[in-house]
Amino acid sequence: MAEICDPKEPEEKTWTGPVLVERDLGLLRRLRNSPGCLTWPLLLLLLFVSLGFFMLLVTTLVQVSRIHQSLQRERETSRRPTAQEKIQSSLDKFLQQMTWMNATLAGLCHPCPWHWEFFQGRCYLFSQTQSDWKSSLSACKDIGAQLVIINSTAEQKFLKSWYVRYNKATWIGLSDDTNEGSWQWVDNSPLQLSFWKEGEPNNHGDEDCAELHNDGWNDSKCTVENAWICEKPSSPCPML
Ligand SMILES: [Ca+2]
Ligand SMILES: [Ca+2]
Ligand SMILES: [Ca+2]
Repeated sequence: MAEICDPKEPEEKTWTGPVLVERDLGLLRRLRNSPGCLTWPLLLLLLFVSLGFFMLLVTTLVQVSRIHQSLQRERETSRRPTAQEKIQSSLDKFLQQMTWMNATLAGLCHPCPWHWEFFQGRCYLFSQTQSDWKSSLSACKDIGAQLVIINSTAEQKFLKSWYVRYNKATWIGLSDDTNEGSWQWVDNSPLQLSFWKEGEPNNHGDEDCAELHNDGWNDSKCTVENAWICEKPSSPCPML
């Protein structure tokens, strides 16, 4: 069998291939330090061992690369919205559109009929003509309302502002026509909160109906012709 020899002095070789295990390195050292020659079988063995390690390294790198790519794909998949997230997103958009529609409807909604004024959930109609107290009472009933009943200081202030605007004495739904001195609202409720002017009611010449002035109420003759105010509940705006 052919031999590869360097009988004089073993040549210093530097291994540039894949890293070998300790056993193989020991074998190499023994071969290198031995005075004899490397035979072809030994060289072939070394070649196969090196090739084996090289293949192992390549295989390992390929596997690592595949695992890395697989992890990347998983991360990308996890970033995609799930079916539940898509439904939730659609629902959020729908609710937002509903909110806008509600706001639009609220802007268009008139809780009171045209020519009526809205105040704290009630609607008020201020007459353009004048009439006696009983006709005023009927006029309000005919349109599904009643001659105004003043339930609060806020309502009194609101109605007073109308008086200031038109400067006309105005009938309110209060009288003592049934029982002198016993004032009752048109819904038969007794008078509890009042805003009489100073010195009123004085029943001067048999005054049984109440009228609104800038500075308070006055009892006046019911046949006097005044403006009047009708009141009724407002209609709630439709909500989706
Ligand atoms: Ca009222
Ligand atoms: Ca009276
Ligand atoms: Ca009076």
